[in-house]
Amino acid sequence: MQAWSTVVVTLATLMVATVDAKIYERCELARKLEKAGLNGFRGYTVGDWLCVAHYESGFDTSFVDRNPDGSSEYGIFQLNSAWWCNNGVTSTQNLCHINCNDLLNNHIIDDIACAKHVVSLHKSMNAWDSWSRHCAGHDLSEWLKGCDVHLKTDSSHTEW
Ligand SMILES: [Ca+2]
Repeated sequence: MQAWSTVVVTLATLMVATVDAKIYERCELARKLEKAGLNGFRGYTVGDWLCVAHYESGFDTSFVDRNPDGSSEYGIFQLNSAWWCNNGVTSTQNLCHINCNDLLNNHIIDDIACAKHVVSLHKSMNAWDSWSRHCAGHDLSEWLKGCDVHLKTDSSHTEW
């Protein structure tokens, strides 16, 4: 009996901790990114964003990675606690004015807004090592296969 209640309490705790997180399905994420205006933003396509999100987090919003310098990276785009968000531990610029934990739930509008901020300030997606390594210069149309979303590279109508 004692053991069972421990198991139940543990399971309940785990569920509360993870209920808000989500591993996105590729096309669902593609549509979400397009709707949020990332297709063509600063000349990058939804293909670039799917590629970087895949290599950074595997589309898992709850993913956290700790760096040797003590900072951590959060969420689907692995945004760093030294620059973009505040985790209450790392000394931070908090350029996105956001709590790092808000980058771990299934609501990714704030993550997208922060990612836009990153690419605007850097004037490039090479702020993400994985983008430079795996996505830059590659044919990214494969990422959108079967998603009813099309690569858009013309940025003339997007806000800068
Ligand atoms: Ca979020």
